[in-house]
Amino acid sequence: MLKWWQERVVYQIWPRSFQDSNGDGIGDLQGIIAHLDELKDLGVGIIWLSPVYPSPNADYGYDISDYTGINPEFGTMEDMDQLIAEAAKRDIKIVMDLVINHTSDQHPWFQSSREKNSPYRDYYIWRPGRGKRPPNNWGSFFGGPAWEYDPHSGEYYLHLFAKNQPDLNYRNPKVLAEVKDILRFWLNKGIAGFRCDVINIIWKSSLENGRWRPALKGLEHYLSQEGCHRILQELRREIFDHYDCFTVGETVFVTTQMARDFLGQGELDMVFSFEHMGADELLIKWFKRRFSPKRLARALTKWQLEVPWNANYLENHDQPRSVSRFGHEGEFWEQSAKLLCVLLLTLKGTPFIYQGQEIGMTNFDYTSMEQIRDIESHNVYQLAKRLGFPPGLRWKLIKASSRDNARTPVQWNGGPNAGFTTGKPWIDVNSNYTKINMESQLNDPNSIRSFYKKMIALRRESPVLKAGDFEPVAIEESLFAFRRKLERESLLVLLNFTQAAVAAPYRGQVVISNYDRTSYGGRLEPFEAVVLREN
Ligand code: ISL
Ligand code: CA
Repeated sequence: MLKWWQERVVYQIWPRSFQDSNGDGIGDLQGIIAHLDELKDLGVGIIWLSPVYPSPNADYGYDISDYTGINPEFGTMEDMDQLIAEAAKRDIKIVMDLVINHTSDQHPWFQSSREKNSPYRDYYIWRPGRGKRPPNNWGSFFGGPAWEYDPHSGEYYLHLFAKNQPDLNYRNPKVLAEVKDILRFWLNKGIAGFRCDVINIIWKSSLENGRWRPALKGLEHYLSQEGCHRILQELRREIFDHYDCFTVGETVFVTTQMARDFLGQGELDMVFSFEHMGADELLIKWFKRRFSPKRLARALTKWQLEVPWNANYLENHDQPRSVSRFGHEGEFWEQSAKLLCVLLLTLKGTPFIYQGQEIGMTNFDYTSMEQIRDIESHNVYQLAKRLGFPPGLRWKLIKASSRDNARTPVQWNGGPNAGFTTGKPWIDVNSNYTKINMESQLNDPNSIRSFYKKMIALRRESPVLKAGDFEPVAIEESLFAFRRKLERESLLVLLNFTQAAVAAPYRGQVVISNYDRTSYGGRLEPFEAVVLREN
C-alpha cells in the first residue's frame, strides 16, 4: 500500500520569484493563491514552499529570524492560513521548508547569544580562536572559513553557510525543544510535512580540524553523524508520528548507505541525493564538464536500485535549469524538455517539479555580476578573484552554475515583465519570455506544459509507474532504458539523450511518446522518449 506522499506529485515554489500580486516586484502568498487552479489542473498534489518566514534575505529565506511568522514581503499569517485553506479545497497539501541547521544572525536568539552570559549563548557554537586564527580549519559551503569573529564577545561562532547564518548547537537540549515547538505550531495549522534543509549536518561530533579535501574541510566531523540519527528518531517519535505528515531530507553528500540508514528506521520518509547532479560537474559544482547522459543514468540507476523510495528531482532553487543542463536549449528545446519530463515521472519515487520546469524555462541570459542576487555567487566570484582567475573565466563559472539560473521570475505571459509583476522585478526576467511562457502553453495541446499534465495523469492512473520495481535495461551515452514492473505488468522506458537518431531494438505498444507516435519501430528520434507496454 502506497502512502499519499508516494502517490502524489510535488511542486516546489520559490515564492520570491513565483508571482507578485501587489506590484512591489517580489513574489508573494497572494500570488501563489492566484495560481492554485492552474496547479490543480496540472495535477499537483503537494506544494513545497521554500521558506516564507521573516528573513533578512542574506540567503533569501534560508536565514530565518522568526520561525513562526510570515515574511511581510510575502504577506501575513492570514494570507498563509488562506493559502492552506484554498489549497485544501483543491486537495493540495502544503509542505514547509524547515531550516534548523542555522538561524539568521538577526534572530533574537543569536543577537542575545552574543552576550557571554546570555541564556542563549549556548544556542550557538562559540569558541575562542587559536591565537589570531579561527578555532579550526573548517570551510563554509559558500566559500571561505566556517568561523566568524565577533569582536563584541571576543570569540568566534560557527557558520557552515554564510556568516549571516550561525549554526545552532544541538548539544543544548533547549534548541531541540524549540524545534519541537516550531514543528507543532505548523503541523497544528494543517501543514502536511517538511522539507528539511541540510538536515544531515546538524550534529557536529567534534570540532577537530578536518583532513584535506578539495572543498569543505571538516565534513567528516558533521556529515550524517550518530547524533543526527538520534535527533531525527526523537522528532519522529514525539512529533511526526502524531500527525499525518511526511518529511523529505535535503541530505548533502549523502551515499546510498546513509540514505538507507535515514529511511530504515523511519527517521525521514525520503531524501534528496546529489549524485545525479554530478553528471556535468567535476568534483565541485563550479567546475563543469561536458554533460554525460551515461553518468546521469548510472547515478539514477544506482539510487533506484539501492534505495527503496527516492525523492526524484532534476531542478530546484539551487540548481541550473535542467533543459539547459541535460537537454538542448536550442533546436531541441521542446523535445528535450519533454524527454526530461518522461524521465522524472517514470522513475520510482516521489517526483518533485520546480516552478517553471513545466514550461521548459532555461538558465538566465544575464551579462554581468550586477544582475546576480545570490550571495553564494558573489562569494565564489570574489574567492575566484583572490585566487587569480581571470574575469572571463570567473563569469563563465558563475554563468554555468549560479543558483540564480533557477531564480529568475516565472514567465507567465508575453507582456511586460512576463506577467510576473507590474512593478520592477527584484531580479531580472529572462528575455526569452516572449517565446517561453505559461499563457502560450496552457491551451496548446502540444506544449511542454500539456505534456507534463499528461505524464502526471499517466503516473496517477498507473499502479506500475507508482509502485513497480525498477530494472535497468540499457545505460549508454545515447540510450537510457529501464523497465518498471508490477506483478505481470511491464513498462519499458526508452530515452535518447542525443541530437542524433539511435537504434533501440525493443518492442511494445506505445503508451506515450514526446514525438506523438502511435507505433514504435525500433528507432528513436533526437531526444525522443517512448514508454512501451510490453504485455
Ligand atoms: O547549492 C549549493 C551550494 O553550492 C548546495 O551545496 C547547497 O548549499 C546545499 O544543497 C544546501 O542547500 C540548502 O541550504 C542552504 C541554502 O542556501 C539552500 O538554498 C538550501 O537549499 C543553506 O540554508
Ligand atoms: Ca509582492
